[in-house]
Amino acid sequence: MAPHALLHELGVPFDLVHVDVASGAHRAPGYTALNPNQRVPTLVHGDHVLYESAAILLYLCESHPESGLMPLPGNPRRHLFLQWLFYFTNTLQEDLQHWWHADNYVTAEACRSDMKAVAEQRLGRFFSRFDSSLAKDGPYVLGAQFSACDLFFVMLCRWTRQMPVTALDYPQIKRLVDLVTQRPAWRAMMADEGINWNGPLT
Ligand SMILES: N[C@@H](CCC(=O)N[C@@H](CS)C(=O)NCC(=O)O)C(=O)O
Repeated sequence: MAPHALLHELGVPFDLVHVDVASGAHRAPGYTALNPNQRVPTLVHGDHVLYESAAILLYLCESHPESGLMPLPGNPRRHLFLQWLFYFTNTLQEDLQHWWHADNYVTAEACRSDMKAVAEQRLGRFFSRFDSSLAKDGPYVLGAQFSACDLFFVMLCRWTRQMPVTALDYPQIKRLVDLVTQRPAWRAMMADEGINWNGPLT
């Protein structure tokens, strides 16, 4: 969702190829030749093939420095962009993976339930802290400036939609989500993918 929305933000031409994870298309040889780790998404740009959505965001922003969607080196908010993008991809997304896919980590049902419960607590503590920081320096991840980091964060907020407490229960986070999901690029991405906020994981 985030790389796809970014392509719309950039206004560049692209082809979207649906890889149907539900039917195992990400394990088919044609796809694993591109991404041996069997995950979506993968970006193919000329001779370049890359996966990991945060890396794709960085790559696309670097390819379009004029877009203003990433603070460039020398910008006083550059370090925050890097900090949050990495935190979101290696910590927040990992907690969400534990909740959705505990079976990828542990086998016993009791362990899976425990893992989900701990993930929920960790997510709750993070969202609470982050909501307070947005109240002081929002409405976006980098403050007043919208950036590709917001696309990544809002994508992850959607992963909470089946949890007892969702990211939208935090008022400043909800404000950020509302701002981003009203953007034409986000709406175009959702329309292309045929999904809504509360629909199944794609
Ligand atoms: N860190 C990766 C995570 C990608 C990821 O988990 N993708 C899911 C999308 S539902 C997937 O491909 N799942 C298939 C599987 O794990 O078998 C990224 O951000 O690109």
